[in-house]
Amino acid sequence: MAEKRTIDPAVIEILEKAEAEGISTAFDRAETTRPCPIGHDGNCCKHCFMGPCRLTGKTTVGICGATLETIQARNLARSIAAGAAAHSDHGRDMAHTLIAAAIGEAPDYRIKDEKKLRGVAKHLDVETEGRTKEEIAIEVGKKALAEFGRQEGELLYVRRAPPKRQELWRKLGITPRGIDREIVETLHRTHAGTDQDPEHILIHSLRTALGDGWGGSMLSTDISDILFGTPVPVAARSNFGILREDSVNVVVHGHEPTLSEMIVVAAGDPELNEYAKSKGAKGINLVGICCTANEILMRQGIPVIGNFLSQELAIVTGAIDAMVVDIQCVMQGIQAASEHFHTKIITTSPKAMITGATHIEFDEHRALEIAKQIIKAAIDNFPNRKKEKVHIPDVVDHLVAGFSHEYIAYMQGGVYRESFRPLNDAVIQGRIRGGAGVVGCNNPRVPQDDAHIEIVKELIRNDVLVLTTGCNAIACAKQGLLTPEVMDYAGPGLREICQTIGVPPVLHVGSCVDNSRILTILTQMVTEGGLGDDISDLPAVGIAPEWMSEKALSIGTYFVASGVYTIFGIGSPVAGSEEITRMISQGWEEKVGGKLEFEPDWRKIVEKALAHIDAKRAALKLEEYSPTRYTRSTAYFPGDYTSVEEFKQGSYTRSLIS
Ligand code: NFS
Ligand code: SF4
Repeated sequence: MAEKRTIDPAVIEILEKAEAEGISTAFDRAETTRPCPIGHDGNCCKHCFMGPCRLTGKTTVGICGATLETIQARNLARSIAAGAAAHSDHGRDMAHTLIAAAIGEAPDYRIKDEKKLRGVAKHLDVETEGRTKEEIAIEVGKKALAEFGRQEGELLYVRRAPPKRQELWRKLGITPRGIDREIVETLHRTHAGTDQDPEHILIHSLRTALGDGWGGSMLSTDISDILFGTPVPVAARSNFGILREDSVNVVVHGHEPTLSEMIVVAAGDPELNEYAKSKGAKGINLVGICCTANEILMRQGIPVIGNFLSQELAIVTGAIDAMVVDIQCVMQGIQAASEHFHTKIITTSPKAMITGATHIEFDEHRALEIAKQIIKAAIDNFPNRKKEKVHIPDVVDHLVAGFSHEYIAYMQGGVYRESFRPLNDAVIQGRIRGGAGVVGCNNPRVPQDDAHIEIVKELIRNDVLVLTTGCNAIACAKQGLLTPEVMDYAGPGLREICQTIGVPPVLHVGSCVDNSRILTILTQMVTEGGLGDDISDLPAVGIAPEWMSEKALSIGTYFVASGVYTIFGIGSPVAGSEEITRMISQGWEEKVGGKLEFEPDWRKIVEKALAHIDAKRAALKLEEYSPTRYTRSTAYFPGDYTSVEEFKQGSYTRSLIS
């Protein structure tokens, strides 16, 4: 039973424990709560109290006369706006923290990456000559905040896109004016009785999502790098085996690096470690879940316990003394799960509380003090842990993360000659067939991590370089796909490039806001030359195999608006309308060169992705891709594997070589 719900061996073990102890998890609830078929397909409108109007059977319009297409478009538009809001509000808080740090009001933070600060300043038209880094940072922070509230003109970061793309956006009238403004306008347009032309509604969704990708998210990534350092490769470990029976286990979960970076500092504090010893523990063991984990993994190498669907199960190990959460993707179910154990759930964001949880509100002005208070609460809870209720699966995998776009440029030529030339040349020659951004959530409607892992493996076997973020990155980490050894399973051309540059064929580029790094990488490839003059010319795709969140829809939409063919797994939120399905696929492709599709079968996702990459290669008149051209020896040719275990442990290739 548990095997059908996940491919993660540690999760299987803990699901069995949960079942034996009668603890409900999202996996169980997904079985008992079947999706409402009307809402699932996008056929229900709740935008006013004359309804809700459910358009099924004989009912073809709502009470106000809204058509199915209008209702579908409004629902999708609102989801995209909510996703853009979540990312962007996170970005806004980063800007506030930057200013507070620069004026000395957040003394525990400092400007860690001055080079990045100066680069960002240039993008925001901030003068750097003869100014201190604090002076620059204050203006960068203020300019960033102004981008959220901008009322007119264009977001400054739009200029970071290829010129042809910028022109297209202007021509279509979808250049975002202000990050917040486009989100608010979506809410306004989708209010009952406002915008009732589905195509017109959805065009605005492109604009809203662009405000996220090239605005809120990109600013968030940039400012996080300035404050906490631009990531460089770092080795780390993942999965449940990183928990320790003899130590205070603290999990950070959520999205913002502001608090978790301070928790890293507090967890290393000698006094607190002594205090932990006084309570009978060996020390403090800090681990992460979801994108908070990705943030501190990328920069500090803090181990990651799991992705979205692992959160309740982490508690079921009985070994967590505190789970510290901030915003987004935190299931309310963790509170109920924690009540079976001694685990303390600590909410920290002024924006997000959970009934029953302990709230220790974070304030960046007293960051370290609060982080220490949180760690102390975890230590104080350690003696309450019941040994007999603890079970830690002995599953650990190793990984390398930390591939910022700056590092990807650096690794292709060092400080003096950094560029994208080697990568572009490899694509031109067909050593690398193309690129894929594989990203996004878990969803208990499908086995956890299965589609994530199969898609990534198939892509690298087919010489497609994979950039990963979010919960896909964690899935890859848990299955050992973020290690250089995985090269052995990559196609021969990709393998050769990875060997030469010294990177794995699957590059962890960060959290979900860091999908903005993928936009930058795609732009750098266009700028480098030889692969067309717009992002839509590149042999590249975006894939979200197990999506669930509105943020994923916003990401998918800004990928599309930037010219990328983007495929989502699971199913379609607009399945109820062929016309809307066509509008966001062919319709958007005709306008912006990218399209959004939903395809539940991961094999078909791979087929579509490869076909698209090959079609783009043909359009660029590049060498036709051949899987055998760069094969030197059969020993290196990736063969068929029969199980994840086999692929992971390299038994197939090893047997060929020996
Ligand atoms: Ni992205 Fe990261 Fe995971 Fe999905 Fe949630 S953690 S912001 S939304 S579930 S990938
Ligand atoms: Fe029904 Fe129209 Fe109100 Fe929606 S806006 S609930 S379709 S009456």
